Amino acid sequence: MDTHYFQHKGICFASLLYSQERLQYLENEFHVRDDDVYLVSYPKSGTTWMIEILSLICRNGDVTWCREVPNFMRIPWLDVGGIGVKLVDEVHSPRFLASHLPIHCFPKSLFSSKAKIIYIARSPKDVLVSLYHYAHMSYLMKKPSSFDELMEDFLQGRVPFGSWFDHIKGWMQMKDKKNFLLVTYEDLKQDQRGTIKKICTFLENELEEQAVDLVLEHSSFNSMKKNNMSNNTMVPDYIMDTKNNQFMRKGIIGDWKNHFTQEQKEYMDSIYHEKMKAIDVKFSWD
Ligand code: PPS
Repeated sequence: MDTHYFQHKGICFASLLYSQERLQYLENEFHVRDDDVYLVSYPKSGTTWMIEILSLICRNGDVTWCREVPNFMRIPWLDVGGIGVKLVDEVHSPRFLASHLPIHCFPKSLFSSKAKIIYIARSPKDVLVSLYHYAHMSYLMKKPSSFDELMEDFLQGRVPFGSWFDHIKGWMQMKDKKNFLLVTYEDLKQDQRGTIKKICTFLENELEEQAVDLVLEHSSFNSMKKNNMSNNTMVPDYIMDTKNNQFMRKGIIGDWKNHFTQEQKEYMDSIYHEKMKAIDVKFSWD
């Protein structure tokens, strides 16, 4: 199947699930509620993991919901058209919604609301590696002919949801607002308990230690990989080929070391330093 992209506000979107009409509606007409929570990320940054964590926090660690309902129905994708629109329309308040939208495409009503935003970020090198494997299973991405080709497209922002650099720099404009929480994939890997507690505090939903234990247990890579409601095998075949590929691939920090040549590392580092020099946030991968 051929993958087609269209451009919206300088960003590339896959026609299979996204449309100009929906994006325009979202930006200008979608009403953000004060009690909404938005999980925002650049693709391959740990969104599915965070959907699981938030689902479990909402249920006090009880895994029943996560075992019975697919993740895209528990926390629907705001941006997706077609069937996704119905899921967003039907979700009850307080709504938890996921989105890959860059800040300049996000519903304008967010910026005058008290809605909470959890932004999950991941080292761009690991994002790129994850994206490379994802491109071979998803019909939302054009198949790159080589890792080098995808690296160039990624660095130039010629991939769905645009440039990683612009995405993170855009959303970091909100970093000092009290309704914004930055979490990294690396924080979650290195201190999952501490990071979950931070998320609970942000959501004003403190959990007992035993409930935190359950969130930890059921959102682990191995638990999620075994759970068909969480490992994306419920995603329709026309979107993703999960028969021959695993969405829950490795789930580690630093897999880029198994994919990058020294030359590619130096090239990406030089572009990273150039594009990120003006940002006053220190990330764990810096
Ligand atoms: S997507 O398609 O944009 O929604 O992808 P996203 O969910 O953001 O990122 C997918 C990567 O997250 C890894 N993942 C996890 N890592 C550790 N622990 C848990 N529980 C977990 N769940 C998902 C998933 O394996 C993808 O990373 P890679 O590096 O490809 O393994």
